[in-house]
Amino acid sequence: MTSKPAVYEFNAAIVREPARSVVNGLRADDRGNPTYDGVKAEHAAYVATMRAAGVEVTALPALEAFPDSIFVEDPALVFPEGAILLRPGAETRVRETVEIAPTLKAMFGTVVDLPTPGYADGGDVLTTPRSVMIGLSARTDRAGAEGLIASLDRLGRKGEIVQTPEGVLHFKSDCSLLDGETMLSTKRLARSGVFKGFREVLIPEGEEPAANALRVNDVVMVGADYPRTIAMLDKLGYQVVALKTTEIGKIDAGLSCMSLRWHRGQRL
Ligand code: CIR
Repeated sequence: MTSKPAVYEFNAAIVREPARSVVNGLRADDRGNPTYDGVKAEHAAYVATMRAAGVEVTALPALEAFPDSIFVEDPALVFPEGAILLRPGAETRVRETVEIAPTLKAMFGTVVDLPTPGYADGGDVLTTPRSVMIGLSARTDRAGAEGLIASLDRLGRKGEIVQTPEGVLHFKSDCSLLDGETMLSTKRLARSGVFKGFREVLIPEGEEPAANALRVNDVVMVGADYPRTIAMLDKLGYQVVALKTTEIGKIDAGLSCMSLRWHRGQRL
């Protein structure tokens, strides 16, 4: 007998090694450059955690011309049914799609392009058991979100347009799925009512970046700099793995953005 994998069950992922240029990654507020060695160490620990959780990780080579290309979640979306090539909303990131396309075409039978016009970043897209939520943001505009709904439809998926809170980089900067029914969210995002019907676990005041956690199989990866969130999830019974995100945090990144994840093949 086979059953559909849960939204957090993954056995395959793509990551990209950080380039030395990662120190020049985009950021909204400058709190100083991250160090290359620090980013590399945080990335390595992340990849090791994914592998330990049962994921076969394909690591692509670094791209010096693209400082933010370590964040492979933004130029594409992947599902068991196929992949979608997106168009990132930051000018310096648009061509990351061209760089990742050959890998996706080799790995997926179906690869769909985002129609023109418009922009959409994978960081604004949250796959839940009900729909694929697309957050409008400074990186994802309405034309991009509507185009993405058409692309998702081609894969048999239902998209739903929602709003990212003002001043927040990506929709998923502020939320992540803890399981099929439970959403980890900042208060400012939950307040909008977008997660009606989900059980909501709210991030303690002052630890907002912890909302970008990542459930992979049995574990929930959480930024190590957020002790109150870690204690709360631990108390709720989740198997938490705390990972350092201090350096990537300086360029506005968290845990979901460093991989494209999917479930390959049938689940027995
Ligand atoms: C950017 O501004 O595009 C990068 N510095 C950070 C991207 C983080 N991506 C994500 O959360 N999906």
